[in-house]
Amino acid sequence: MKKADIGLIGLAVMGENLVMNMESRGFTVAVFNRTVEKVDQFVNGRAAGRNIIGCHSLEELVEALEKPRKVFMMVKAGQAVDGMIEKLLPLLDDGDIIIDGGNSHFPDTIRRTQYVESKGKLYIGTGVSGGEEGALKGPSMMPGGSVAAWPYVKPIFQAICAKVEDGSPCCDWVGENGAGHFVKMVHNGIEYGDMQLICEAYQLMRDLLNMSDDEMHEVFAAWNKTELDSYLIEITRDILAYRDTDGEPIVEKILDTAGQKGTGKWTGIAALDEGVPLTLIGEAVFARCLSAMKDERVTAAREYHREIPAFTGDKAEMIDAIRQALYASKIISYAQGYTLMRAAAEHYGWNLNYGGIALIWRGGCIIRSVFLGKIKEAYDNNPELSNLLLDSYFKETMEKLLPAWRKVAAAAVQYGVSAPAMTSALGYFDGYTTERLPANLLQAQRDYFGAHTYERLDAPRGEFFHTNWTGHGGTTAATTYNA
Ligand code: NBP
Repeated sequence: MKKADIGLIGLAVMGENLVMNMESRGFTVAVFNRTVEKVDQFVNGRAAGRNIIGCHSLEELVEALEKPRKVFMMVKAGQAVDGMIEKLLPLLDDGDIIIDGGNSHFPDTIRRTQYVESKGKLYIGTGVSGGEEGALKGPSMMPGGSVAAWPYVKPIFQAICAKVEDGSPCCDWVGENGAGHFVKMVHNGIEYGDMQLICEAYQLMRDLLNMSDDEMHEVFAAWNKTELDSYLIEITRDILAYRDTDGEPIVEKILDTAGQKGTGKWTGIAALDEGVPLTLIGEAVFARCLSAMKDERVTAAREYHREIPAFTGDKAEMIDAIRQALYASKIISYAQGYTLMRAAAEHYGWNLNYGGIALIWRGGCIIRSVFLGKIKEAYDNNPELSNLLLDSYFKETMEKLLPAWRKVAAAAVQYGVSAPAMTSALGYFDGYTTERLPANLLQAQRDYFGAHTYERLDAPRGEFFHTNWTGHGGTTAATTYNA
């Protein structure tokens, strides 16, 4: 019997769809699942008549595979992945490849790559984005790990992934050990940011401009024909038009408490670890946390009974200003996300291809958008670009968007509509483009109470000074204390 090109473990929603996708591209796939009945259900059901080999043990799965074996785990992230690696290692030969396609935390993937390599095998941790439909029709894939494994899995990954208009695959090698899962994590963080920005635009239109869902549906439909053209704008357009059984827009009946699975939080933590101001994604995560405090918000709303005053400006102008504020804030979010990837690449020794990452995200995943093409161009023009805001296209664009963005942020603050991501993004922009921030005063405060020392504008960098501010402190500086 012909051996399988690849094996897949984990026949839940993602795994099953990935298997169907691989098989539809001409690959023979051997499958296994911890609860073995699911193997028979799948093979005799959805997979009947396909080149899919059902296996009832890991030994059987390993035996069914062409060498070097490629075993794709699509199981729940966490302990299940470590457990499966332990079971697979004794069954595999040197040079065989274990792949983890789940949403694993990147430090785990760094550790697992080293561990599996120490046992003579190869390891790939790959981000897979696009949910159930992406897995079946073409996900965006972000593989990292043992670089020696890439030539063996590349033909399969690039065959099953999404493609952009010119046929380029939305999957390419990201980098060593945990780089693929890191980039997937940042993708998810950016997804949080994009969603929050759209929600703020919706709230401004609903609560400040008193627009109906039908009107907002039309606005999002129009925006989807601009630079904002993206999957998330498209689904927002459709959600706003969706009616409940009583004919009313269903979205207005959904409880306003957001859930989260943790990848946004991981992104925020990584930014804090790297010392990168990732304000927009941070605000998006905290906005979900605030939304979850529904009971407290209801009480506080009753206590303060704030009313949003009637809007007095030009409605059409404000709608267009909101579009521009959304676009400007989105640029900030990606600029910050890319800065985080650059900092992490330096820290972990990854050689990331930033334009290539934009191309990977260009199709198949939740943040897919036309805008990513502009980011690809920016990094193609200058692979060393330190911040997207310094690219000529983005600089020109931001300058055009700024007046409208300020107008929206001012209106949000003045009328009292919460728009934390849009307004704090402007704070970041103003800070980033300010030559002299008040950190001189901050350093003076630190030196005053903790003798933490400071550098001077009129002395070379790296030379540190301490002032005896009160006249009764000592002259000893706390040079080793850097909290
Ligand atoms: P789940 O995350 O719900 O995992 C279910 C699968 O894991 C089943 O096959 C289950 O086997 C297996 N499993 C578990 Br639970 N514990 C196991 C263990 N200790 N040993 C072996 N197998 C175990 O499935 P999913 O939603 O398809 O997601 C799979 C991965 O892909 C996750 O990491 C997820 O975060 C990621 N992901 C999901 C999406 C999405 O849209 N759902 C998108 C992108 C990435 P059983 O049948 O025996 O219980």
